[in-house]
Amino acid sequence: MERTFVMLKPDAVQRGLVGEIVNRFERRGLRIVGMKMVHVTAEFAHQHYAAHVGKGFFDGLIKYITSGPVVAMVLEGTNAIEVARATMGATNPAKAAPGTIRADYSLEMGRNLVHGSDGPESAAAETGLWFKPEELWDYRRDVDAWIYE
Ligand code: DAT
Ligand code: MG
Repeated sequence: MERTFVMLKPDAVQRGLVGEIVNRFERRGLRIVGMKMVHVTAEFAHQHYAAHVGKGFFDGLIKYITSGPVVAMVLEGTNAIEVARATMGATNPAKAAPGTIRADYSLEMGRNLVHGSDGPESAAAETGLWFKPEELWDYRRDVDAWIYE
């Protein structure tokens, strides 16, 4: 079992795509272990995107991510990090494979709807930044017996 951090960006909320996007992760078999709506400050957004400080798109990225509330989640499952990224599709929606969230619902890199941790270190760091331990839940679903061997 692995956990990853996923965030539905402000465009997902504004466009009424929260349910659609969450549905894709749930149907894949991933378990939601934490979920909340947050409108982050620029300072918090800088912490989340610290790896991108200094890049040309950084200011636009901060403006985008702070432009409205987002839905933050922690998802759990076998290979959750890789599986969530594959379900999202490539960073640039024009390059994302059909059937992925970004390909099916977005056109531009600066409005690509969803964030997912890119490895075990960022998953742990982002989960710790966004969630308190008591906001994450350990539980089993009856259906897990049909999803996990
Ligand atoms: P990802 O979100 O797929 O992990 P990333 O971590 O490289 O991609 O970049 C974070 C976000 O920044 C990405 O979702 C969209 C934006 N972004 C990345 N590269 C960009 C670029 N070249 N031009 C504009 N926005 C970009
Ligand atoms: Mg990234």
